[in-house]
Amino acid sequence: MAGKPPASDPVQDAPEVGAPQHSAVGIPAIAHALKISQQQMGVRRTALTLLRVNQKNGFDCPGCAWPEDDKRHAAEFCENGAKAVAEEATLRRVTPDFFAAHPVEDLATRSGYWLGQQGRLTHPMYLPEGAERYEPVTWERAFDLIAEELTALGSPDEAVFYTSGRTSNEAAFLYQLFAREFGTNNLPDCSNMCHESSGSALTDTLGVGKGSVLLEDLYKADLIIVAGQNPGTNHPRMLSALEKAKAGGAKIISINPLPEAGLERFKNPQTPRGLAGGGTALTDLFLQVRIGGDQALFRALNRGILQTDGALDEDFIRDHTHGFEEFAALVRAGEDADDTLRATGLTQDEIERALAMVLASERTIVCWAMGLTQHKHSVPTIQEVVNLLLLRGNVGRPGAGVCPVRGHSNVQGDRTMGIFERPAPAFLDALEKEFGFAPPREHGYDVVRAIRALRDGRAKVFFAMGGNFVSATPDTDVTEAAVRRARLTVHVSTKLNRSHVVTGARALILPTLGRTERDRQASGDQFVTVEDSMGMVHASRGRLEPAGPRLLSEPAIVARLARRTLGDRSSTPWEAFEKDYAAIRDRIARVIPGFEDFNAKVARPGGFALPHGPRDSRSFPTATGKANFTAAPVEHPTAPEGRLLLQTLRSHDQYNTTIYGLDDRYRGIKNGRRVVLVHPDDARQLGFADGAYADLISEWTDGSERRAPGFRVVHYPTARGCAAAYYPETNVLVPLDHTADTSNTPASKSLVVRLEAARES
Ligand SMILES: Nc1nc2c(c(=O)[nH]1)N[C@H]1C(S)=C(S)[C@@H](COP(=O)(O)OP(=O)(O)OC[C@H]3O[C@@H](n4cnc5c(=O)[nH]c(N)nc54)[C@H](O)[C@@H]3O)O[C@H]1N2
Ligand SMILES: Nc1nc2c(c(=O)[nH]1)N[C@H]1C(S)=C(S)[C@@H](COP(=O)(O)OP(=O)(O)OC[C@H]3O[C@@H](n4cnc5c(=O)[nH]c(N)nc54)[C@H](O)[C@@H]3O)O[C@H]1N2
Ligand SMILES: [Mo]
Repeated sequence: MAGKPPASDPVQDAPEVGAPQHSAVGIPAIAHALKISQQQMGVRRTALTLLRVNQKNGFDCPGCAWPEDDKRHAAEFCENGAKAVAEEATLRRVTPDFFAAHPVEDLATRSGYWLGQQGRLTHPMYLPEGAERYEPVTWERAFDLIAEELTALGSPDEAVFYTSGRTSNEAAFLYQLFAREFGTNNLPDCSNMCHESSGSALTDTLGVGKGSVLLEDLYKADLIIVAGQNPGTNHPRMLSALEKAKAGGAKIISINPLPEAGLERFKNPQTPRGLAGGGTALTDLFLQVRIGGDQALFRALNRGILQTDGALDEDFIRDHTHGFEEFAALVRAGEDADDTLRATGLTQDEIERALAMVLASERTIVCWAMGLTQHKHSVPTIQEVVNLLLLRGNVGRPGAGVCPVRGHSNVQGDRTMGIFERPAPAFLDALEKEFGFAPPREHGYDVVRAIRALRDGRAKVFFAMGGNFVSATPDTDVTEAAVRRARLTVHVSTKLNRSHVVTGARALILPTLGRTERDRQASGDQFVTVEDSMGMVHASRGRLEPAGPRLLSEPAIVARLARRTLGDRSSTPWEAFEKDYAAIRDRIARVIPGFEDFNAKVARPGGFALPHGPRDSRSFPTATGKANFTAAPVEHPTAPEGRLLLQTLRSHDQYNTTIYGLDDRYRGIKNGRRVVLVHPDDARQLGFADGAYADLISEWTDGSERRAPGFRVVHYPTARGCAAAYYPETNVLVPLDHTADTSNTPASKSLVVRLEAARES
């Protein structure tokens, strides 16, 4: 039997702090994953399930979007992948009895950790207006209720359809089709908070908002720069790829305010050397950049390249790029040169060592994640990364290119399927032609705009395909108040979370199948498809019995909702789509470029790669028809005297808002999440001993302040002037209007904060 969920809550948050580690994975990772898995699903199910992860006839790991290697191990093992699977395949259940025993008001006082630990949702549940408790409801009644509220709206734009990134291609395609037939482009998604800055920067510069490398390119690169990413925790399988790249002779530069254990040394659990020996040192040069100093750093490297004879790939620049002269002139003018050391916190020597490695490299790849995307100046920062690659022709040839490492396992596929509030006209034209309706052309709301619309009463129905909107979004108090103003909130979910208990006047929870589960429809067992971080599309087939007999798949939920809401208005064969997902794929094949012969191509083991102009043929579908250099002024965040720059990040025991446990093993933290990591010298200057308790107060440009109380101060070797604390506990500190230019992504990695001795600890 699997163990019981924790009975008490609030869970005692009593952090114990030891020394940070200097290597990742190894035997403790296996032991830890097996412990969590067995607590959730028992021994037998653990063994059966973990053997199927990422196998060619198995299911796609619901963990991260890192691609699968062609040569898979019998158990494509990754600790945090195993934790993600256990979270879904758990034997614990949240039944109607649970909701009868727990009024919503009581659940709203529980921690996200406790809510998630209760298990899988089994029944559609309804919270009527004014009621204290959710009650079971039939699917028919649930769809009637949603259709009733949607139809009563003054305009389709008063509805918001959010998506998290686990939704399959098939479900996502139907979902956006439904929203657009209903009449709105209000399709915000988790990408708005995640890699939107990458999408914006890459679309402007290269013409495709996705990465330009395949896994095999990493093995051919001779220099890999990993900036603003913690793969040891968030993309553990990337460590094997980095190890393999190193074995082939690649050098690695890590750019991070924190020395992340996974990037220091990797003990590969698949090799005897990794298990028994010291593992592989990964990073050759660690640049401990100040928060938000990356644009200045890449600019300094670009200046160095421009000043070195023979360093430019002149043929590439001439034939394939636009804007070089303007960029070179800006850099040569050097107005920002003096600022480099201050912005980056690095020494001249460190920057020169990095430059030497860049100049010695013939095939460079830059990988990045949230450390680059969640700042006010994220888009120009990523454009500066692109400048670096363009200068030496490092795009569109083997072993070179851009590699934004995506988060959710199908977040990239969802966007490809049209989950986007600003769809391209060509995509809408194709939908119109295929389905014979006029899609709305006006842009919809992204996440931040959706919150404003709810806050201001312009949006009244909030529907979420997965995710945990109120916990993942910024400005928790503002956002929760905004959501509470809605007429109806609906969540298609696998697990209980805070968004189910911070509701509109009426609320519905619709339980759905997870990746690991068998999906039976009228035509037989179905599979779905996903796209990984490198544009590879493949099938995912669940094998476990569903968590309960009442669960519906995401495609079935959308198809039924569409039929009920749109009725005769829609000539789309929703019923046929629900019956057989191959019918959905046939339509995707006709609407989305690259998916021609979709059903045939996805039947191949390992799937297929989507076309990518810059990667495949150095063709750049930008406004100029070339790869664009960007000449942007250098920016960097600063904190006034006595303040720190705070980044909000993930611990090792969480998946976004899903908390698996209270440890952050690699950083030496145990049994607590309310910690703030501060450089010892900064902490002492501010008067905080290690172990003292502080409130974090963020200061915003309009003079407003936000407080997160009671964090244990941890003296930690982060960059000077910087601090780090976990999300989502710190989202309360992120002002709704503090977003990246252009991409509008909440700038949750650079908050100006001060520490005050905690009022209570
Ligand atoms: N186990 C697990 N896996 C996950 C997730 C999870 O929560 N748990 N989440 C998934 C999702 S949706 C995503 S988007 C990814 C997130 O993957 P990451 O982006 O790795 O996640 P974060 O924890 O936000 O870490 C950000 C990293 O950037 C660094 N950083 C912060 N600010 C700066 C800066 O200004 N410059 C530089 N150079 N570095 C900086 C931080 O120190 C940290 O190492 O992971 C995915 N995979
Ligand atoms: N301060 C701060 N805020 C951040 C970030 C940060 O670094 N700092 N990171 C941002 C990023 S990168 C992201 S991606 C967002 C994440 O935002 P979201 O994607 O909205 O949040 P998650 O925590 O991943 O969502 C977890 C919930 O998804 C549901 N779920 C899980 N699997 C499935 C499934 O297969 N189907 C369905 N329908 N539901 C499922 C479960 O009910 C679970 O409770 O948060 C963002 N917010
Ligand atoms: Mo993400």
